[in-house]
Amino acid sequence: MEKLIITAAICGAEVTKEHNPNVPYTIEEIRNEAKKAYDAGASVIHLHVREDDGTPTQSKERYAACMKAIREACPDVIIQPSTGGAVGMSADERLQPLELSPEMATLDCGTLNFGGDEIFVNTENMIIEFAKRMKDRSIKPECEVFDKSMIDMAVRLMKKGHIESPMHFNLVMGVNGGISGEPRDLIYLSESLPEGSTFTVSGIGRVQLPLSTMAILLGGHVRVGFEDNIYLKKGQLAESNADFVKRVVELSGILGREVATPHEARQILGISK
Ligand code: KMH
Ligand code: ZN
Repeated sequence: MEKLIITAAICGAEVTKEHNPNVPYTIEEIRNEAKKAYDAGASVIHLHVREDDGTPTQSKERYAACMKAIREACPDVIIQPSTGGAVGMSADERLQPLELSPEMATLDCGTLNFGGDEIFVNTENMIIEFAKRMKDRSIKPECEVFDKSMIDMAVRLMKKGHIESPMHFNLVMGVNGGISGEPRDLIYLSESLPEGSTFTVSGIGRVQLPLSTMAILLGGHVRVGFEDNIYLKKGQLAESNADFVKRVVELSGILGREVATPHEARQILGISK
């Protein structure tokens, strides 16, 4: 089986220090969390950025500063900015980090309820425009899917030439508004992917550990981190993103799957930069 790519989603846009005081906001905190996750075995950093007070932002300048700091601390790690940003941001706001030509970026493949009255909007035309900007800059999209219909959307756009094949997916499971995180859900999603695709699994909250285990066994890859989960176990907050990464490394060792370096992750994902 292919080596395991571990992605660390170190801060997200929604989780706050009130939820877990170890969620990073400042450039220094973001750099330190990226470094700890990288040292623990993460080869990809899924990056959202914040103002110093924790407000989510898609500012190109803030991304540039955080990416520079991360690169200084972990020169070869793959930095994957978010184009999802936070619920309510405009498309133009969300697109800003692409101007920095990162190796990878997220491409959210559909609209979904996001708890309460929140709606995370990704119309078909928005997805096409985001995909085009990535293609123009040779940025590898990670297709974020929160439900089966979003795989179908990504495949349709691939057939129309908007997204290149082989595609890479992130199956985000357990969001309030998206697909749940039962084992059968992951089997259904993974079996619905086009031949030759790679996929990562992001289990939200309590489904993270069982779904990470399944992803390792199914030949997928794993995303962990504060964006998706703040508890290491019931009632025990994680001290760092590295806690989650270390657990996945341990799990993959037990299950007999080696962990990919950033160089190996680039080969698996077909990133040529
Ligand atoms: N913060 C969510 C609304 C992504 O990074 O592309 C969207 C999100 C997905 O986190
Ligand atoms: Zn994200």
